[in-house]
This record gives sequence, structure tokens and C-alpha cells, in this order.
Amino acid sequence: MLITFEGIDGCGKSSQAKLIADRLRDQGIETLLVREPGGTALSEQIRSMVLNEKHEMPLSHATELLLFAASRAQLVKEVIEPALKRNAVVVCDRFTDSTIAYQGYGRGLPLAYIRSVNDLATGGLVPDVTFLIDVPLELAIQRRKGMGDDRMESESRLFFTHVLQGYMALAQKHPDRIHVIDGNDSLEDIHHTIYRLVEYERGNELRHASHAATPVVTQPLAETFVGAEGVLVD
Ligand code: Z5A
Repeated sequence: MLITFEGIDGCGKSSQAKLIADRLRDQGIETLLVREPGGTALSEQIRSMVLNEKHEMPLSHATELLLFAASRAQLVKEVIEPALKRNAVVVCDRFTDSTIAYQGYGRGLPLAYIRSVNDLATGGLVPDVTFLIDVPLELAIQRRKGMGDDRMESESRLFFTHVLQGYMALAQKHPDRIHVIDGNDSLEDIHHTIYRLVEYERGNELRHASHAATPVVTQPLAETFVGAEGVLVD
């Protein structure tokens, strides 16, 4: 199961990602906690390139998009895919929704390009469940006080307002996958809500797995439609 955490920086997602990963491990469930950008040796190098605030050469928006995607492609191939094949739980601090929100809504790059780049980087992998920790911008800024800003975090309030709008648009588009969590609550209350939802999703996954094991009558091939690009369509 792939669980991702999203939200503007300072919303509390890294704290929640760690809490749920620790809780699952305590139950004996193999659980990996990774972050984006990062999570492999190469991806961590890309992280320092893309987030270093002391850049002598400014990054173009397209370069920034491709660097985040390169970090993700490596993380998916090297860590996430093998872990999911072993039935481990992967908790990822940021994933493809960050790119839509930051590079799409924040930077204004066309969403269609971003979706294609995301698909290329992930091979089409979509999180099973995403927690979007929702806090007002002012609270996020207050929580981050004294933490030091990287290149992205030094952006303007207007930029982050657009990022927040992007996240809300994503939540509306994918209500089955993205749970919007009120980040104003205490760390413990938020964790409790997330834990309950994860348990529910894991239960669903187990139910689906047992259904998949029972033979089902499938539609005869002749009744499926082959679309223009040779892709089978129901
Ligand atoms: N980025 C992108 O543009 N495109 C992409 O595709 C990807 C990323 C993948 C990564 O930054 C940057 O890359 C990010 C988006 C961009 N930049 N921005 N801006 P990062 O990895 O360095 O950091 P971050 O992910 O943005 O956030 P963070 O600094 O890790 O913060 P957080 O995860 O949101 O919050 P936290 O560390 O859990 O908590 C912050 C503080 O608040 C801490 O002191 C906590 O103890 C406290 N906290 C947390 N929750 C609470 C509650 N509930 N009550 C009170 N206090 C709390």
C-alpha cells in the first residue's frame, strides 16, 4: 500500500508521516518512510540541487519540474516498486500531487505536461490513499518560524495561495483517494484520524485481495472495444 502526505510546508505532514509509519512498524508491518524529493542516493543529490537556496544559476520552471520528476523516477524504481511487490507499506512525504500543486498551480506550467511527466516518472503508479493536511497559510508560516527557508520556501505568499488552490482542486477531483485532514487540530488528534483511515483502507485492500483470489467470470475479449491507439477499453 502506498500512502502519501501532502500540503504546504509547515502544515505538519512530515510529523504525521513519521507517526503513522512508527505505528504500523510497532504492529510488525513492514513500513518504509521516504520523502520527496529524496529517498535514494541519487534523489538526495537532486534534492540538494533543486532546493538549495544559494543557487548561483537560477533554475527555469521546466528544469525544476524535470528535476523533481527525475528524483521521483529513481525513488519509484529503486525503492517504492520493490517494496510494494513485497507487500510492504510505503509512506511517502510528498508525491505527484506536490508537482501538480507547486509546478502546476504555483509556477503555472501546463497541467497536461505535468501529468505526462508524472506518469513517466511513476510508470502510472497512483497512491492508494493521500492525506492532505489543510492549514491556513498564516499557521503554516508560524509553525515554520526559525526552521530556515530553502529555495522553494522563500517563495511569495501569492505563490503559496496558488499552491493551496491547487491542492483543493486536486481534493475535489479525487475525493476517493485524497482525504483532507484539518491540520489545526493537535498532533495526537490528527494522528488518530489518520490511523483510523489507514486501518479502514488496509481492511479494504485485504478484502479486495481475497476477492481477487476467487475466480470471476470475465467479459469475453470479443465484447471489449479496441480504441484508436490499440488500447483495450471497457
Ligand atoms: N516540491 C515541489 O515543488 N514539487 C514536487 O514535486 C515536490 C516537492 C515533491 C520540499 O521541501 C519542497 O519541495 C517543498 C515543495 C517542493 N517546498 N516548499 N515550499 P521539504 O521536504 O524541505 O519540506 P516540506 O515538505 O515543504 O515541509 P516541512 O518543512 O517538512 O514541513 P511539514 O512536513 O509540513 O511540517 P512538519 O515538519 O511536520 O511540522 C512543522 C512544525 O510544526 C514542527 O515544528 C512540528 O512540530 C509542528 N507541528 C506539526 N503539526 C503540528 C500540530 N498539529 N500542532 C502544532 N504544531 C505542529
